[in-house]
This record gives sequence, structure tokens and C-alpha cells, in this order.
Amino acid sequence: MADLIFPDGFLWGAATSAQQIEGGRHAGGRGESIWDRFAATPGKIADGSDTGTACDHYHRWRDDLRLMTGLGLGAYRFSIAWPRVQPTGTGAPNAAGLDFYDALVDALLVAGIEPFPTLYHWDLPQALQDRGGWAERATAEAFVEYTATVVHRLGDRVRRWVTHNEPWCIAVLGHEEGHHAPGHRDPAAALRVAHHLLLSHGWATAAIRREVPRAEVGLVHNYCPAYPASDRPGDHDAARWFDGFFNRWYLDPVFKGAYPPDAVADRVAAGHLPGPELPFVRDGDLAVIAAPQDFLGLNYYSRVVMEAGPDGRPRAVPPAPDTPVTDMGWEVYPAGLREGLARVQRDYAPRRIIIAENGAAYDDPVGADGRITDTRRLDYLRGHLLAARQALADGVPLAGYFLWSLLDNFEWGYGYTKKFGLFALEPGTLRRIPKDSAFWYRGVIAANALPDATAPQTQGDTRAFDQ
Ligand code: IFM
Repeated sequence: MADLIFPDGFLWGAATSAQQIEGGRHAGGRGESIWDRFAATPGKIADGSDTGTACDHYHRWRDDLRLMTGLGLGAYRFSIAWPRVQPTGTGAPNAAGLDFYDALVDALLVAGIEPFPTLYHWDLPQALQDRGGWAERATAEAFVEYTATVVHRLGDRVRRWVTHNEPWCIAVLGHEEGHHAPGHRDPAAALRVAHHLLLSHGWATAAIRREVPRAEVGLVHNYCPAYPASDRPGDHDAARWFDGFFNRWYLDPVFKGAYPPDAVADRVAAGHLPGPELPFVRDGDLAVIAAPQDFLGLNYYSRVVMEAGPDGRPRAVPPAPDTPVTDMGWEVYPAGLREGLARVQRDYAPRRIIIAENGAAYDDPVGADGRITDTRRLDYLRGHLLAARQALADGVPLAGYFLWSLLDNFEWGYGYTKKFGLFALEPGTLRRIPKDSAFWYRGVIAANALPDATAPQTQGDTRAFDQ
């Protein structure tokens, strides 16, 4: 039983991001973001949707706060929309935008829930993109101004700050593969983007500490462990290749002050860099990026299995047909969380680690009894929380867990077709409907422990989330 109990003070949370839930596209003077523009471009979003209304959290946030209270959350991870705060990315702040987050932070604190904001979760003001976006160093400078503005307003009440969420997605999905805004396919630019994100993280860390010396700052990386498909040296090298560009490209600069030489060599070989010198790195940048962090946020969803293809090039092996996968096609692999946490701790020794996102997309209907029986999500969560608990027993300084996500929401290029929420949204009314996993997670938080897997699954107090 002891192995199912979490340490006292373990932080239980849920996570969302502004573009995915807020809606209120034009409300309160909000400016255009790159995702507004991208979603309005035909063919970019699977279901043709946009985020004009999304979950309407901008107007219903008080209702959503009641859901969080019902869950018993210790913390809520949300993101601040840069285009609400500075509609064109620079200059005087937009009072209504700051007021929105100010009220949210106050209300969270009154409810006893720690506000845990992320400054950048992908919604760059379009005006900055029009001037080159993250491929330009000036955007990193603008991010520091934006950060200082937000922290000046909220820093008296917010203790912990995340700078960026998942820089790999921004750089690679947005600028190399074109699946995310701004939809570019330019691998060389993606490397500049990654560097400017990391640089702005370092600068912002200093800016936050200047404004609030007691503040704690961290970066959130989407950690994906790579496993070789076999013992063949080529497969091992394929796993090294993936790990180098997906994980170490971000973690090495932050914790070791250097880009990983083998991954740099891979980029040179691919023709994405002219040589081992990175032309966009200026003197002093890496020292800025390596500023000590108070915590590292890791998002974990799945692993990748890599092999050397027939041409010798690395490629991912799709999960075997009998392997459980979520609706994203991602293998359910909780062992990767335990092993990943141990590896990150061994190689980087962050002061503390927070699982900043973990969760699963499954689409389950509302039953005749009004229940959403999302057993697969529940199994997924249970497996991953068990892995987290084991990592704690292994000695990993794991301080908290944020479940992705509070609500079914806009899953980027997939639109609203992938459902990660503890709460579904009734089509048309957007009424929040708790899934069984919401009741289950509520029980986990209340007990600070995982229930015995053999215990029958009940909803407990069905009025917990009445609105
Ligand atoms: O929805 C995303 C989130 O915005 C970033 N991390 C992964 C989630 C699921 O894909």
C-alpha cells in the first residue's frame, strides 16, 4: 500500500493553454495570434475548426474554477496569451488582457489553488510573426519585455513561472514540418527558432528574478524517450539520433551550456547547418541559457522506437497492431516515464522535476445514464501515476503532476477531434460534463494516493462538479 501513497505536499494539478481553451478571440482588445491566422488558412486544421470560441473559458472561467475546486486541485497550470497582453507583441500593455489574468489569479488563490502560469504556449502575436517571428532574435527580446510586463502585474501573487512550453514543437512542428503555426518548412530556420526560444528562456529567467527575487522559474520540455528497435548498432544509432535532436538539443544547453556535438554533426550532415559552428549563437548566449533553474517541467505522453531504415537513415517504427495506443496513435508506455525521469535526473540533475503534462486522448460517449465511462483514460492515468510513484521511490525529486487536460479542447492541427479532458463539452451548449476519470482523479487527490486497482470504480459524490 505504501507504494501507492504520494509524499506529503505533492502538488496535484491540471493543465490547459490559452489558445486551446479561452476563445474570446476579439474580446478585451486581444490581438491576432499566429494560431488564429493558421487556423483560418484552409486545410490546416483537420476538422476545419478555429479557436474563436474554443471552450469559451474567457467567459466561463468562474465555472471552470468550480470544476477545479471540485477536483481538489492544488495547482492550475494555464498559459497567458501574449496577444491579450500586448496585442501586437510589443509596447504598452492592454489593460483588459492583464485584468483577465489578474482576476483569475486572485480567484485561484482564494480557492486555495496555486496559479502556475506558462508565459508562452505557442500563441505568438501575428504582428511579430510578420517581422520574422522566432527565427529573429528580436522576438526573443520582445518576449523579455512581455515577460517583465506580466510578472510586474502578477508576480506579487504568482510564485512559480514556466517560460516556454515544449520548444521542440514550436521549432520543429512549426518551422521544419509545417504542421503547426506558422506552418513553415525550413529546417535551418527551425534551428534559429530553437535557439531564440532557449535564449529568451534564459533572458526571461533573469527578468522574472529581477522583478520578484523569490520567484521560481522553469522550462517545460516534452520528453520522449527513444528505444532502439533491436540490438543492431544501426538501431541504437537511430535512437541516439532521435534523442539528440528531440531531447538533448533542449536539455543540454539549459543544463550543460552547450548543444550536443553529435546532434550538431547530424544537422550538418543533413545540410541544415553549414558546419559545427552555430551561426546564430552569439558570445554569452549559452551562459544565459544555462542560468540555474528552480525546476524542470517534463511533459510525458509516450515513447518512440527507432530503427535504421533500408537506406540506413533513422526512422520511427510504428507500434505493433496489438500495442495499446491512444487516439493520437501514441503507444501507451508508462515504463518510459519512470525510465525517463531516472535518466533526466542522472544526466541533468535538476533541482526538482514537475510532470507538467500527462494524459491521453480517447473519445468516449455520454451513456444513457449520463456518465462518460472513460476506462482507457483511467487505466492510462493509473499506469503513469504508478510510474511516477516508482520514480519517487527511485529517488527522483518529483514535486508535482499536472494532468493534461482539464477540458476537452482545441488539439492544434487536429481541431476538436482529440479529447484529452477530464471534462467533455456538450456540443452547442459547451456545458462541462465530468468523465469518470474526473471523479477518479478527485479521489486520488483527496487520498494523496492511488486507489487499489482492484477496488471497484465508483463516482463517489456525483454532485462534486455540479454547476
Ligand atoms: O495539447 C497539447 C499541448 O498543447 C502541449 N502538449 C501536448 C498536448 C497534447 O498533444
